[in-house]
Amino acid sequence: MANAPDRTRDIAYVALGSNLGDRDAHLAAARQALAAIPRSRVIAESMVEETAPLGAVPQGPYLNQMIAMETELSPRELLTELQRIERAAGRTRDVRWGPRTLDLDIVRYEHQIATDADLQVPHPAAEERDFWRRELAELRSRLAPS
Ligand code: A4P
Ligand code: MG
Repeated sequence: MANAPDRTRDIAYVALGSNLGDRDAHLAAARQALAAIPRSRVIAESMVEETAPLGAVPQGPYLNQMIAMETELSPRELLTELQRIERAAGRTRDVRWGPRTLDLDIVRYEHQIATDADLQVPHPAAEERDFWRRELAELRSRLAPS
């Protein structure tokens, strides 16, 4: 049927965070890399905001941002792409929750969930982080039909 909805297409919300080195440059490079992910396109970007570090590890403030992507990738396929981009940004994983050049998390999908040990969508912190809630609301209001 020509008009049947394409159920393989979903919207993924990806959180960007950086608190090491040139944080603006890391986010800019990440936005470019996200725009090049196959079978996907960036449809909205939130403001970039500076946030106080969460968690027990002493570290500097973060720049955070959220991107909405229309994608045919499953959460698992998207995670693989995000980890590839993190590695290209020189991401090291010495300290869990510690400082990082670039952290990319899948905050949620509009219509899919994942409950694997190494992939939870929505992200377990999706509702807890004020800045994620704010950025998600900003993206959804931009995407809402006017
Ligand atoms: N993983 C499971 N679910 C997901 C998902 N939805 N998206 C797994 C991405 N990854 C997911 O992540 C550890 C593992 O989580 C991955 O291998 C993946 O299989 P990681 O990126 O290697 O390690 P991490 O980032 O140190 O741990 P985690 O639990 O992802 O921490 P967060 O939630 O990323 O927190 N303060 C401010 N102000 N802003 C921040 O952005 N971020 C963190 C890190 C701490 N404090 C912060 C911020
Ligand atoms: Mg992470």
